[in-house]
Amino acid sequence: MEEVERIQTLAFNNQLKELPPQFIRPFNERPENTEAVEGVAVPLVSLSQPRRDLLVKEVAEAASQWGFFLVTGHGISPALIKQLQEVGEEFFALPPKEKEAYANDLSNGNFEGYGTKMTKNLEEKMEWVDYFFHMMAPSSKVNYHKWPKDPPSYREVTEEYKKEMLRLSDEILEVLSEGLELEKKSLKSSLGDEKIELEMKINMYPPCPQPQLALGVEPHTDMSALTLLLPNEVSGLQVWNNNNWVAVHYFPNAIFVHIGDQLEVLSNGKYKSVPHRSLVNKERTRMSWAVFIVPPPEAVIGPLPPLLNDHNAPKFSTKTYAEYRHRKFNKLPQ
Ligand SMILES: O=C(O)CCC(=O)C(=O)O
Repeated sequence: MEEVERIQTLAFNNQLKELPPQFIRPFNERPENTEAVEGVAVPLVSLSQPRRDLLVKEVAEAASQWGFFLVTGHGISPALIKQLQEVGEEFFALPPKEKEAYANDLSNGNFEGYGTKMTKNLEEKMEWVDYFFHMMAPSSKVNYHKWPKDPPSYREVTEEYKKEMLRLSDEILEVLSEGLELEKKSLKSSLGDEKIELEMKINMYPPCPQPQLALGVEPHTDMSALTLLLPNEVSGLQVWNNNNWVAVHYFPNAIFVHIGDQLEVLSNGKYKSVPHRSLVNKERTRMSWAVFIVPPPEAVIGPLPPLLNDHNAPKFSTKTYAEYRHRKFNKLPQ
């Protein structure tokens, strides 16, 4: 495998003053030319509010109008959130050699492990981020050898967090089902029930010498059903709404919920898969922990029949998640 230059190494070892050319975005993609609109706040929903009807309404509105919302009152303890962040930070603070033992190799189908996105040609720009990606559930698909062994508590903490992600995703899928006037287990069952997969991606964005010219993660929608993201206190995420980028500010212990492509398809477009990007910071390291909730590869996903009628024809084709993923990775039409 060819040696990969890590963003962390580039950022911390070279006394870098200027951004290397492969990171400099074309004019119309640069944060300095595509600034977020001021004075707009993303929806914030408390899951612990007592009125179920109001909760369903708020969540369905946020999913339809934004494809994105922050949740509080989710019951995940701040202590567990702190531990998850600490074990992730500790992994990225290891010497390069120890991290390289986990290097992924996408060319051989090894998606799990430590990675940096490679470019396929000279025009394509690089993202200012290193990451660690691994399966988290179901247990039959988890290979613990791929998880960091250092720090030693990584596994125990991440297992605890997984239980909370399973509980929270079930809860949000129930509310979203009710928002479509479906039985509350409908979305979960369409996504594969107990075969639903959870994937962890820890993003590490080191300080960047010219953040106004670079992107941490390029604009995209997630191919998941849902993404539950926990950021550290350094803001950087922006979501696309009403033809503008809107900055999402850190809110202590809130989980950021993205509607992904699979829920857009199942809801026949009622819920929107949100385009988003992340910016980087000149002085501070940003990190985020994204958990992708995805159907198993064999699940067949299409607009749900009870939602279709003479006035609501299917807007999306029906296919397996494996086929959807193949098309998205290879930039083929869906
Ligand atoms: O770090 C973030 O806030 C967004 C990360 C993201 O969009 C991704 O990893 O796909």
